[in-house]
Order: sequence, then structure tokens, then C-alpha cells
Amino acid sequence: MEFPRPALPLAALSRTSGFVVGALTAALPVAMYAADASSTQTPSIFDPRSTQTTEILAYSTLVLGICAVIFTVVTALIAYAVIRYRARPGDDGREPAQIYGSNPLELAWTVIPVVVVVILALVTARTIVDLQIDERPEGWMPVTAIGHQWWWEFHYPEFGFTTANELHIPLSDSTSGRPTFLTLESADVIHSFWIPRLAGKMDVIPNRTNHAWIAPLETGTYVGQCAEYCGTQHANMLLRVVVQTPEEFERWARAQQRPAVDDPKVADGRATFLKTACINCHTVRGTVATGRFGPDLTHLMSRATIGAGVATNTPANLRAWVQSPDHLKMGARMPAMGLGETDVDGVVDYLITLH
Ligand code: HEC
Ligand SMILES: [Cu+2]
Repeated sequence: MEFPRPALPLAALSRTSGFVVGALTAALPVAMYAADASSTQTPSIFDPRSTQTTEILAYSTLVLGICAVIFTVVTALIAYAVIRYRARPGDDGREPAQIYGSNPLELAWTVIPVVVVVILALVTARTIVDLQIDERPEGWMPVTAIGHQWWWEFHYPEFGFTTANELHIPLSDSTSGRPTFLTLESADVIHSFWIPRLAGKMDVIPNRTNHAWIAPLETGTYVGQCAEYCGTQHANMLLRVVVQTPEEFERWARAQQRPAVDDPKVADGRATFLKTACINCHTVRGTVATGRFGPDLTHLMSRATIGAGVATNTPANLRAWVQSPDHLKMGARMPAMGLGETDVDGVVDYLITLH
């Protein structure tokens, strides 16, 4: 299958800058994502792991390089002029000889900037043409991502299931896999989809469909977040992207397709869940719960975090969440349901069977 694979003359440079930025930001506290090693990663645009972020970095490095050269030359000339022609003791105060119109000079400072601008324009156009794909190419995997206040919904139309906050996609290097083609929509306000190491920012706008794509070059977990202020919990609208080998991805997708586990041992908790308003907002496939306002809970326990990365997905955190979402995520669009202790225990026992 053919898709853009940019030549990377600047790959070595980008690796070095990635190291420098990594070293500078390593000490920053990354509080959320305490779930696993990926959790403490600082998502850096200088450390790309996909075809298009690699191209974006190469492009930015080129533009930055050209600007750095111009900056250095101009600053050096200014410094030279300031020092060389400074006022000296004994200056007689007369104006120096005035020169009007020097053809060589006028030409130089017209032609050189024009050439620089043309180069930048051409490189920009080429990068945009490479990166902006509005129609899903044959064979790419479709996923619809919907931004909500303050979590992400992901549909996999090819497989017919929905999940939340943790996007799984197959690797797409030169030997295996395929790129993922994203359709981005919003359920409420403007959000922005951004996974610094895998995909450049793309706005997620109500009543409008945008597209993005990811061709990841290395397996692993990548973190990202909403990049457009969308309300109080904008900062806790995090994204995790798990890049898997095509076989692992297939296995994950098949497991997600299955309806929810129905464990008779938690029948009481299940009954409480099904007769509470939970089902107006949440779907558990295979039950009467078909709400779409909140995350699909069919395979809740296959996710490492809850509340879009606000807490790790442990029974204790689930209990705290069900009892009072505000406690973990102030202002979350899920009300505290005011269940009694026994009911909360039962519901949580039920939730943790949803593998
Ligand atoms: C008014 C709608 C609504 C009701 C009712 C509701 N929820 Fe939620 N729920 C949400 C929303 C919205 C979120 C996502 C919040 C966020 O991450 O900001 C959520 C998140 C969750 C999560 C975390 C899921 C994840 O993957 O992050 C769990 C678990 C959950 N709800 C369980 C329940 C249970 C159990 C009940 C009933 C006792 C319930 N909810 C009732 C709207 C609702
Ligand atoms: Cu948002």
C-alpha cells in the first residue's frame, strides 16, 4: 500500500533536539497517567513516532534553521555597525557622506528575501499536500473520534464497537499494518485532537467534520490531550493511544466486539446498575443500557484509566468515581447518583467484571 513517506534529511538533527528537550522537560511533574511507564512520558513534538509528525518536525526544523541563519546574520551586522560606528571622543558632529541608491545593495536585499520566501512557500505547500488528506484512502482503517466535555469517544465502524479515551491503532511501518484515518467530530464545544508524537493538532468543531490520520512507526503507548480550551476540566481531557502490532490490534478489536460479560456472581450490582439512571448515559452492550452521553462501559476494565486519564482504573478509584465524580474531576458531566454504600459496592463489583 502506498502512502506518504517523506525523506528525512533532518532526522539526525531531530533526534538530537528530542534529546535536549527530553532532558530539559524530564523534571516537570506529570501527575496524571500514574498507570504505567508510558504514564510519565513527556509528549514531545521533538520526538516523533509517526510518518506525519516526522515530516512536520523535518519541516519545522528547516524553517527554524533558515530563520536562525537570518537572525544570526542580521544580529551580527547590527552588532558590527553599533560597535564599528559608535560615537568616539573628539567626534566633530558632522554628518557622514550620504549615499543615495546603490543598485547592487537594492538588488541584494530584494532578491535574497524573495528567494527565501519562495523556498519557504514551496516547502510549506509540499508539506501541506503530503499531510492533509480529506478522503479516506483505500485500505486505511476508519475511526471516528468525538470530543465531549471532557472525554473522548472512539467508534470503529469496521468492527462495530465504541470505546473511550484510549485509542488502539495498528502499527503502520514499511513492512506491516495500515494507517488510521480519523474523522473528528464534537458533541458540544470546540476541542482539539493532539498527540504530539503521533499526530499534529486538529480542531474538533461542532457541526463540522475534520480529518486527521496516523501512521505510527513504533509500538507503544502515547499520550496526548485536548488542545483547545473547552471548559473547566479541559486539562483533564487526556488521550492515550496504544499502537500495537497488526496481530495484537486484531486480538484487541475482536475482544472489544464481544458483548459485555454477564457474571451471575454480581447479579445484584448489575440489577442496581440497570435500574439506575446510569443506563441513560452509558452503554453496556448486551444489556438495556444504551445511553450515549457518557463513555461506553462494555469493556470498561480493558482501559487503564477512567475520567479521561484523571485516575487509574482501580476498584478504589471506580468506587470513588461512582460515589462522587466531582471528587476526582470537579464539574464532570456525571452527577453523583446518591446511591447507598451497599448499592455503590454492588455497582462497583459489577463494573469490575466488565473486561
Ligand atoms: C447524566 C449522565 C450520566 C449518568 C446518569 C451516569 N454517568 Fe457515568 N459518566 C458520565 C459522563 C459524561 C462520564 C465521563 C466524565 C468525564 O470523563 O469527564 C462518565 C464516566 C463514568 C465512568 C468512567 C468511564 C471511563 O471510561 O472513564 C464510569 C465507570 C461511570 N461513569 C459509571 C457510572 C455509573 C455506575 C452510573 C450510575 C450509578 C453513572 N455512571 C451514571 C455520565 C453519566
Ligand atoms: Cu476538550
